[in-house]
Amino acid sequence: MSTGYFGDISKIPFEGPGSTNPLAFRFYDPDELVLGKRMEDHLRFAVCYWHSFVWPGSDPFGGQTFERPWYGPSGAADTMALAKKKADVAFDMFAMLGVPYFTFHDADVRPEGASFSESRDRLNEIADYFEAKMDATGLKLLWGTANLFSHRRYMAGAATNPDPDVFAYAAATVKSCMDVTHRLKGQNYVLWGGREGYETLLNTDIGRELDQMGRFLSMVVDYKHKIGFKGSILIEPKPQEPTKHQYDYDVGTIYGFLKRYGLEGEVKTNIEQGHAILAGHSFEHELALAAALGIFGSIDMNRNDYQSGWDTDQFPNNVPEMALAYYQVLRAGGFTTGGTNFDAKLRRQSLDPQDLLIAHIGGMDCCARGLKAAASMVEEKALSAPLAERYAAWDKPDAARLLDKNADLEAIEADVLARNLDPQPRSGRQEYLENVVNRYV
Ligand code: XUL
Ligand code: CO
Repeated sequence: MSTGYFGDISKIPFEGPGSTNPLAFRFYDPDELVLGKRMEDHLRFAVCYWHSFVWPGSDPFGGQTFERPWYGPSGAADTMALAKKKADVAFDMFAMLGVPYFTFHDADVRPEGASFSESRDRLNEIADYFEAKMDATGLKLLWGTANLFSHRRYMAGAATNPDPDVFAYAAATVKSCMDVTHRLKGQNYVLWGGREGYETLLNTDIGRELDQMGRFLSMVVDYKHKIGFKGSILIEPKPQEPTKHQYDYDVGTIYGFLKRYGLEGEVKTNIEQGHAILAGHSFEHELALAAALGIFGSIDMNRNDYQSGWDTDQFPNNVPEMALAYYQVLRAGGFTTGGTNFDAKLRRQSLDPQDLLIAHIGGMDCCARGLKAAASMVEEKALSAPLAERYAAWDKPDAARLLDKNADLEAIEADVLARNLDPQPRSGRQEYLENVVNRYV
């Protein structure tokens, strides 16, 4: 039953590229086949709870701008009744958009209790409320996660805190969130270490903190197996913000961390476009690297403002960027448990309920266009044929011998001398390839 919060709008229709209706999809048609698979099953869209239903529109210079019927006097849904009202509107919006998934932190969905057990009971009660709505609508959970960064107890980190009691509190909190995620048949469980880092080395023992984090993650993996959770455990890289330096800096750093603690076969990554940019990478770099290292899991599809150098969590609106991102996703074989999560928020002047719908519609359309462009590039081997050609010499037996484990520098030197080798450079054809991409976007 609709809450009426968005007016008398029902399901957002697909009207095709010619439509000028702001409340219709122009490119996202869930049933359209792309490379033989429904678009919905490629993109696996999810809407996050936090930015759309929890964030009040504040910035470092000013407070709440949004007035939502589920915000109490403090600007948050601080009673269980308000939390349920918020859930009603959230599920209304998920259904209108026709997204198959949603995502949440514990703190997004229930007011903090006076004790750990009260917070956990409240989370469980909201999970019951969600479960009934999910059964009724068919909506699914892409991932759950614990907010281990907003409360002041976490100001010096969660797993990496100098106080073991905070480590314990965080571990018990993650257990309760994994339990709920498992119960709601979540496809993944995400850990974003917002405060797992430091402000100053003057008060920080990096080696000790990394060991704490490694142990914490090992316990998460053990618990996953213990409860029979079939989803993936994902870490979300981000280089800084809120802390000056975060340990999960980028995909490469996470891979090194996983290797060190023997978890590289157990944990993958949830890669966010804006975080990639903060780390000084392109989004497609992070995606391609994760795929190459075997730790690609899911994506948070929100961008930063390139001028501000800050994590602005904006909805995607740049089709060429999306095309290159989905090209990497397709090259990686597409999503398995992962999907496209909008960890994106409105600008604080976008006050109207319809702004929430319009933002997601635009983001979904942008991703759909990017996916279709990427699929055409795959289908026509626009980039893969020149790539195969560039590396073709490596496919010859002589070249493969160079990488054989019996190869050594002396034998290679003898061969270079015997063949009187004088390798000739070949063009990398970058501008040609850029022009090829431009034909598709
Ligand atoms: C913060 C961020 C988080 C994670 C989940 O920048 O991206 O919202 O996605 O904790
Ligand atoms: Co994110």
